[in-house]
Amino acid sequence: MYMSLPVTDTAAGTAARQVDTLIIGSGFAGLGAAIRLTRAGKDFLVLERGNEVGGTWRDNTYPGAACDVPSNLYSYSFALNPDWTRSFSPQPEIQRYISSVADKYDVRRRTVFGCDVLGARWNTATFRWDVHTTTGDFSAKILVSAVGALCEPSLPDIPGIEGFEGEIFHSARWNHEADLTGKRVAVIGTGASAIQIVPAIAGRVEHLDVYQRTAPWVLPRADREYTTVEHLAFKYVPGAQRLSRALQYLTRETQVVGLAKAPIFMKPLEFAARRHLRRQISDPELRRKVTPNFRIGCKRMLISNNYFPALARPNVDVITDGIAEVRADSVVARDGTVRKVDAIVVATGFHVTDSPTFAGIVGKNGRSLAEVFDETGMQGYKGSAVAGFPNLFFLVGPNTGLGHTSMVYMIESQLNYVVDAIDTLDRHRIGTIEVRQEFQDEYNRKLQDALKNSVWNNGGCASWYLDKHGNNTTLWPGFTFEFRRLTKNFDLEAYRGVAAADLTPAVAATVAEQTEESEQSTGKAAVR
Ligand code: N01
Repeated sequence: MYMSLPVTDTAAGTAARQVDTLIIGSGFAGLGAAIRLTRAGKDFLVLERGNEVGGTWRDNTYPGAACDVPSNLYSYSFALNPDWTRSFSPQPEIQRYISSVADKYDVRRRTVFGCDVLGARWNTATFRWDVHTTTGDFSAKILVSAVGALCEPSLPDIPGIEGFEGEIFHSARWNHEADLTGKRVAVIGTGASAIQIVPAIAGRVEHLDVYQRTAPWVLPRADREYTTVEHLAFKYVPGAQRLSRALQYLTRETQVVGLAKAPIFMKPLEFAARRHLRRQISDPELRRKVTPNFRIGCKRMLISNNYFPALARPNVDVITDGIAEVRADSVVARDGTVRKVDAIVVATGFHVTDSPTFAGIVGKNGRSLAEVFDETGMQGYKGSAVAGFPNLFFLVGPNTGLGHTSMVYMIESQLNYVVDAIDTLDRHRIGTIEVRQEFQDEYNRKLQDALKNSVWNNGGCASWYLDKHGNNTTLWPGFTFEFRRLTKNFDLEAYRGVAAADLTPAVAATVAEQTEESEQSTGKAAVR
């Protein structure tokens, strides 16, 4: 399909497909980018390692997988879905939605499936990104990383786990061939994924051991089927679904006050969660075990009506002693208890601030994102750019995550910014741009300042929101409409640009020199 694209030789001498913009990933972010670039009339390709669009919603097919953000909020603003069957959608429905949007906007035609990106390197001679993949090489003026934060499963480093002889798999790589019916199963972890898996399998396994390291806060889930009247209204009454969406958006946005600014305002939610727990678990010992010891919101707040009842089942045990080792047929707790199991479900989350994908992206100074982030933490500018990485944009980049509402809103904000950036480059015939270190540093100083009082930094928990430097480099610390305003237009003044006509090796050397000087004079002021 893409044979008509011009093929040239890269500096390395390998044939590479030339394209203006390469988008890596076709989840909500990558797909959205493809749609917006199509509308803007830009030349682009999407590289997708899987055989279907959908990203995390394609990969997470575990039993019980569903969204914990209301359905009406969890869609693109330009492709509302009046057909959601429930107020909180199950995974298959979300995957169908994403797939239907890809069809509607004809994105598959410009997507290379089964194409795993092995590495991307900024070429200082051609001023382009050399992208090496399992299906060949590409050369792109602009690279858009839309791989998402929840794409690389994190596996626990438990002694002996490799030697387990039963079925073992991560929640995001569910093995549907493995029938858990009548089996003894262990679930490791009690995060957003585990609390959906546990109730979905508790009724059919012989016995379930839930290994809990930290008890999560769980709130009631206001899930219900949409009525026929609602469906008709969403479909035929102009503005009805948008109104429902706006009300949900505004209600959720009020949580920002407690989460990001004054955690004392989280008290009512904590009260509701305690009452939920008391109502659903009567055994005082189990209640004690599953009562969290940190302020609500510090970790992601979970919603479920069937998690606690599942834990209270006679065939389910909650184990809080920690795991000492895994043997061929059992899990050994730290207190020495050996529990035989046929299968282990590893629901231990994802590499977020330490994603292995960072090692494969090498910028202007020959340094990978992993090296840069290792030193500074996962710092970026407006979640979309990183100094030292010209013509590279991120979707769902640093500090764009949320604990209270739909990521699709943040993604669409970023799309405004990134598409405007690409358009600006074209309009002004700019060859390369790179965010100025001093702008990035000042942006991060303000971010960390804003996060100082948040529940994520002060709630008394350890979470993947914080990196190894203790900085919160994952979450947006304000109202999401503030981020929308911030990313409305591309701000060229925050970037160092080189005109396309001036892209010569001599200019490359000058730009590198200027960057170094600028980093020396301002970089040390960065929040480290
Ligand atoms: O992962 P997590 P997840 N030994 O990192 C425990 C999104 N999501 O897949 O809390 C023992 O939240 C860990 O314990 P602790 C959502 O953004 C959305 O559940 O670190 N236990 C924790 O209990 C979410 O935040 C939906 O002490 C270990 C669990 O494993 C994100 O995905 C649904 C361990 C990991 O929880 C990730 O959720 C599902 C070890 N070595 C997920 N290592 C929606 O509905 C970790 N743990 C939209």
